[in-house]
Amino acid sequence: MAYTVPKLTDYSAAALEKAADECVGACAGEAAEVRSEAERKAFRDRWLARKNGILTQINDLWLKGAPKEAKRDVGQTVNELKAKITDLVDGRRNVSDSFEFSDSVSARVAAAVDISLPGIRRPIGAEHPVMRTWREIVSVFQKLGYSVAEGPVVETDYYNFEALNFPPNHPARDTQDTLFIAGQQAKPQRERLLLRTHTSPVQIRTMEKMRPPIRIVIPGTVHRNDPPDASHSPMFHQIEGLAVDTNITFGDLKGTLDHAMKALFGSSVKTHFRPSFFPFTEPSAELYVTCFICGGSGKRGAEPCRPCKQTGWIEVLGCGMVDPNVFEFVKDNGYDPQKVSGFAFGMGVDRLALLKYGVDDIQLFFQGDVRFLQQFG
Ligand code: 2NL
Repeated sequence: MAYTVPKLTDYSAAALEKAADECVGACAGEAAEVRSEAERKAFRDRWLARKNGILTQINDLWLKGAPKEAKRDVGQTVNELKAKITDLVDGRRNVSDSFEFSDSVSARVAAAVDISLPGIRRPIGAEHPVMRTWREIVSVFQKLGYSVAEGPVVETDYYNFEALNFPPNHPARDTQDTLFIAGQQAKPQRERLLLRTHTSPVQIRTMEKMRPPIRIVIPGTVHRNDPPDASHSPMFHQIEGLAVDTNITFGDLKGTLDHAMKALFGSSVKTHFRPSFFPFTEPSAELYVTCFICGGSGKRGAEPCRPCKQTGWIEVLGCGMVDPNVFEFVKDNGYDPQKVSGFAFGMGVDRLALLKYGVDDIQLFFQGDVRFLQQFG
């Protein structure tokens, strides 16, 4: 509603101040709405015109109508009001230069944008070395026809341990190694929630949904109850793989992983399998590649090679033939251990990124220090 001058009945200091404030507020509001030179002139006349402008009306209504004893105070208030209103109207005159230049939109933009100022820099980010390694590993297997599967980070004991053939009292289930969700004691063990310690649960979940043959890789975040140090982080990343079909052999495992290591670390690396143990594979092995730091010599110039501890070999992953006991849990979906066989493997993405980029402290990957990350830009 447009402002109109009110009649005053109460001439107390408080009432005068309130009436004056309302008047200034209304004038400021209208000043902000002025958009062109024509509007500015109409605004000026409405408030300052000698004949019937708002200030003239105030003079007539407030000052002339005031009782004798209030005249002095009213006069002072009206004078102050005149100064404020005149300032507001003059304030618009200063900016009206740009209206006079032209009322066109482009002219107003030109007045608002100083093209001599430097532009806003929006630096492009760089892919994090861990995510880059993750993507490279996944893509090597995708080219072999593997699909990518992902799954929940909060898992049940069943998918993380039981279906992977961990015995009920296996030490990995200890709170020293695994981070459990609080308040789960009332549930049966298999339903208790925890942060998955490997991505294997997704392999079980995928076998429950998809019948063989399958070839999948599962990248993901995993957690273990390890205190952080140069080679441990309570949160890290893993990529596991699984191939199940009729007549899959250890030879298929060796050929697949030998190819993958050459694709990842260069065609000159050699692979070496050493017997190992995992609850979910039988037989199991650790895979070593010739050290890509020292080229397998164990020496860097005169210095001993640290990453391979002078052996010329670096351990890169664990693998094996899927244990028949694991297939028993998904037997009803076509995984009869009498009919199918498969191999599986798992590797730590962060560990491989440390080796690939010659970083000596895993903590650097997770501290978000721009000085560190910029080196990968
Ligand atoms: C390691 C070892 C491995 C697997 C993971 C797996 C999954 C299923 C069945 C059998 Cl469902 N195996 N995964 C197998 C061997 C090793 O990881 O050292 N990872 C960092």
